[in-house]
Amino acid sequence: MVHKFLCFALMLLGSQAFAQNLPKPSPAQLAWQQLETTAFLHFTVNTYTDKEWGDGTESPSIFNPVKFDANQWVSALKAGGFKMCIITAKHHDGFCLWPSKYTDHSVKNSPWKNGQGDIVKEVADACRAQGLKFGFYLSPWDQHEKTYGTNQYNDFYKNQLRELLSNYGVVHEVWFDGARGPNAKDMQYDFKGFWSLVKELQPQAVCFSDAGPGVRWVGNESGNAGETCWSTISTTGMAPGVADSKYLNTGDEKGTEWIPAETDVSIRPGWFYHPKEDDKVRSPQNLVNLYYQSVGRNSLLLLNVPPNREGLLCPQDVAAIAEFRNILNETFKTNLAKSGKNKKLVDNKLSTWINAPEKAVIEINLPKAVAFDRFMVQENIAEGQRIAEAQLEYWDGSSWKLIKNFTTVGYKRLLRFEVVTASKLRLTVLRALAPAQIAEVGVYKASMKE
Ligand code: FUL
Repeated sequence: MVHKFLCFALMLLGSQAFAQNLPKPSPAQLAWQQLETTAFLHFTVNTYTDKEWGDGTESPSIFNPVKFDANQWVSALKAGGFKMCIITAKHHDGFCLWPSKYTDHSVKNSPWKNGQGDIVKEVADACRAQGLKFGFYLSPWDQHEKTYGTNQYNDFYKNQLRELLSNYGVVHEVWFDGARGPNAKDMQYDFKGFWSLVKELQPQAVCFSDAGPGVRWVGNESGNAGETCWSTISTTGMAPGVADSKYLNTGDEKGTEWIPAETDVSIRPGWFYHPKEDDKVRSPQNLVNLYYQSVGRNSLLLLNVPPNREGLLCPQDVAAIAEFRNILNETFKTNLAKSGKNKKLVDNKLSTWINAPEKAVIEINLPKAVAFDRFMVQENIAEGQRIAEAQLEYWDGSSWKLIKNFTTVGYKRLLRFEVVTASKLRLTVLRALAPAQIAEVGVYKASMKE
């Protein structure tokens, strides 16, 4: 008896100790994850040359968004439910959307506002005025800057980074894109130096690169997080900004660092505006599908909506994102599990949760037999990501029937399945890295418009 008790106590202690060691998000990462949907704004000389990648020889004289209106961008994105805007302050061509002191290759030599304008400032101000967070993309690869390829370029880049981090108010995300053309000069970026500048000047911001340290790339640009998606990977032994590509999409359950996946994808085939893609804007339904494949798989949706040559978001893009949000609002309006006894599971708070060790079964009672086809579950990720395998079943009046087996949960898992009519469901944790902390569950009937 004593022996059994001792074993049990040791097991419990062991799992607690392991739980202590699980990687956990920083406050900045935790806040970032809960934004769910954020927006990318790809805008530069490419918008005028009809290219996806410039080469640094473009003349600033071509940049002239005569109707530019940052408030139009931000209000459309706000209506689409996006919580942050990330603007390409500088893309691979090196043209700067702000009047940087360190180069002439910028808006200050464009006809737009007679060289007196600052796109970054207007976007940051519009975000602040309308209650959205603000972030920027500053391409390390710069084909215009002469010092590129030498160590001096790292100083040039840091100077630009310092300008953007110092003069535009609070910043919540900085994008360090790892892309570089096949013929680019060799260049060792001082990523560690870049990231420590962000930490020093804007500690609440997360740094994106292929491998974090704040947020990692999901490994594709088609809007697909892994069906299994851990927020953990290990970067030890890798160069800064580099991760083992086999873990980008799925993460690594044995990963030792919390670096969640961000799903970046464009509403059009290209990242920049091209008139020939005006009839290729994703439909609201297609965007909703992206939401399930990213947010619904423990990732975050970073949707690119590129401004056009006049400096406006196109009406068809604006309409698509508005309807995308309407559909999501309709689907997730009524949580049928709300009437259940366990209020902690339906209070919209990640910080109130129930303990669910392996094999724990959570029954979810609905007020009566109702039809549903969506299920949502969330972990209290502040204490790490724990669920590795789980199962959802419904009671058909005489026995439990399987709806789905699934893997990771993390911040949020959304399941879609054929309509089921039942008055109770049960969720079983089949395998977990430590006792799961289940924070929220939701049972829904999808909008007819999905
Ligand atoms: C890539 C870039 O090369 C694309 O032009 C775009 O900015 C995308 C978000 O990242 O690496």
